[in-house]
Amino acid sequence: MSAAARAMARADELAGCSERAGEITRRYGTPELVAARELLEAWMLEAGLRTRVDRAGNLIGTLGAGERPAVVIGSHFDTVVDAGRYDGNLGILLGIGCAEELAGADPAHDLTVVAFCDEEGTRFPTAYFGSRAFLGAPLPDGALTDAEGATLAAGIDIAGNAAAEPGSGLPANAVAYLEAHIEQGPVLEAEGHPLGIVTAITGGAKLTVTLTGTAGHAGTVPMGLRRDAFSAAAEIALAVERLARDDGEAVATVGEVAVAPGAANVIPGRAAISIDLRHPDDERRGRLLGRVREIVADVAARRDVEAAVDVVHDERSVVCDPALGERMRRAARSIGLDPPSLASGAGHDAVVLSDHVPVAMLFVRCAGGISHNPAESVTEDDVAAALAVLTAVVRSAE
Ligand code: HGY
Ligand code: MN
Ligand code: MN
Repeated sequence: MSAAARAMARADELAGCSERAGEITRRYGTPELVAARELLEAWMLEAGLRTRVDRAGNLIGTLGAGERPAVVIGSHFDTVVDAGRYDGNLGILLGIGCAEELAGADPAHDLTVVAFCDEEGTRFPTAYFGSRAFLGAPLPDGALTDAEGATLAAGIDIAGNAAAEPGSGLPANAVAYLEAHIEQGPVLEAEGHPLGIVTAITGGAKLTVTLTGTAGHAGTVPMGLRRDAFSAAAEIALAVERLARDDGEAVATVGEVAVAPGAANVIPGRAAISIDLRHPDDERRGRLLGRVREIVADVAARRDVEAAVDVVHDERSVVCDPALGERMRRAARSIGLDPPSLASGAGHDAVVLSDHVPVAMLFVRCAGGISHNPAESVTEDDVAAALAVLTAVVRSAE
């Protein structure tokens, strides 16, 4: 079996580690996340990597004695809800494949492969929890809770490693962080390229807007006397969509909606929506955030409801290291490819690593650009090309 075929088969096996039958949902702090990590650790050990799990639950595999400059290859193994099988996971499997390809060779670099335990922030209001913890950041407040009221501390008890030494897991001799990731967009497929070199990673903010009105009888309260929290939330959602459309470069998404008390014949007294707002230009994103606050205040006043805006995170846009990107491009050209440059609309752990080491990202074509969706798919040939590029960069001293 080729290394690419093995990576694809392993992605299928990881897909079985899911909280819900028939789909892929693997959030931080669940036994399913730990089961996936155990599979990854077994594959890392088979590939000759020495492994350890850090306090948060990241899995770190190391090849080399620490005497050569180190390349770090990583991505995440947590998922969104009803996810695809390649988002994050493929990048880790390619790192392990790289170690397998280098077995017995005399590469110019040491190699560290990192599986980050929480990039998506699907369960807890955290951002890049795994990669931040990997770099030694203090763990977030354990009292943070998920939608069911379970605490982050309980999640860390399940997925973390209390015996692990605190501190950064980045090797002292690290010279580069490489992340291979599905493009999650349609450009490479549309232009007929298997791989792309990422120039920049778009910054984004995640907000929770909570509205409080008055629950009431759906049959007896006249429309003009209502304090309907969900209708206010709906008006805000549509106004934020309009704001992004009018901007032209921004994207805004309301992906989570909660309504209480949640009965068909009760006027909602409480409602909460998430707002995911992204723009490549940090300053314009800041102005858009200001407009969102104004929209919330205006709707709340007109509808006589209380409103609270909580910024869960606001991540800057990051430019990938051009020289490292060019090294990957040269490696791609050495196997007959000529990957285009493109920006990433999605966030990645490389954003966090970029403060500590030069980062580069390699995008892999995905069918229809579909992602955050079980229909996510890649081809073995494209995976093989990505593996060849990563291996060439770790092997060569240039
Ligand atoms: O939301 C993102 O861009 C990434 O999937 N966490
Ligand atoms: Mn994702
Ligand atoms: Mn991802």
